[in-house]
Amino acid sequence: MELEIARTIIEEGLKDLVEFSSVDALIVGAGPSGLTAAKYLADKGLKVVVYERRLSFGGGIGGGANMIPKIVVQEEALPIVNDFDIKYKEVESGLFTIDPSELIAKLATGALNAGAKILLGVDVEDVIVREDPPRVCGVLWKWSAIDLAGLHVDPLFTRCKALVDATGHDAEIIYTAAEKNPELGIVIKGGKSNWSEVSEKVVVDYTGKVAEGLYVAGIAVCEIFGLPRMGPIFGGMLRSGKKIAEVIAKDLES
Ligand code: 48F
Repeated sequence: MELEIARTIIEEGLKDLVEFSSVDALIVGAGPSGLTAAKYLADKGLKVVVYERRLSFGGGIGGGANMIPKIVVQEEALPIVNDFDIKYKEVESGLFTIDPSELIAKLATGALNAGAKILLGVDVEDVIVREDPPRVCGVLWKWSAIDLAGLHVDPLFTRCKALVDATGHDAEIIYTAAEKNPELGIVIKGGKSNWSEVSEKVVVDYTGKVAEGLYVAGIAVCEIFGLPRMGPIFGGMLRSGKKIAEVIAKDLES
């Protein structure tokens, strides 16, 4: 029995890795923006993989606001909340509250049901740039455990037509892309102090392409384009995820 278990895991796990070694859209980060993007991209029939360095999804959702377990969104985000069949409550402030565990579970379920693949424990450490004019055409990744162990192990390549940085405040993928590939011409402005109502609008407005093949969604948008952060309100994250899916679907069509 042990041998069958081991062989099944190895054979089926490696089949998945081969199948998702070349995709239409690769999203780094399974936070609110990344999971939302994954669902809407997969809904459009695209092959989508999400790489998440932790062994769980949700990103910044689980911590609520300063660990108080409540998520807040505004009315504009309700169509997305409804698409994922997430329960919410309207409160006196005119805002809407959601249970963080439900938000995590349902965003992930929505992405998975739409056909996206989520790979946990995967750390993306570099991008691959090819062609003239230069375009991002994939990433190098390793199991997160390798980094945690401090081992020197070479990463593997995954090819994609569109790469989304949904890594949160650190905007890790775009920082790496910009630093190592100046030919991409990426200018990073750095995020600004909190201004919730402005940020919730501009984070969606600025969600989009950063370089050929490279896109940004979520709070990373503020870091790249010098926008204020929004604090503990999540409507903009969901709307940013949906918008990037629309932008990429359009770009891949043409
Ligand atoms: O931080 P995160 O939740 O990003 P987001 O979708 O949402 C931001 C909000 O949670 C909150 C906020 C809203 O008001 O400001 O902060 O923009 O999720 C980012 C995910 O990316 C993973 C990380 O573990 C987290 O789950 N991640 C970051 N870098 C990498 C990565 C990497 N290099 N490789 C793989 N996963």
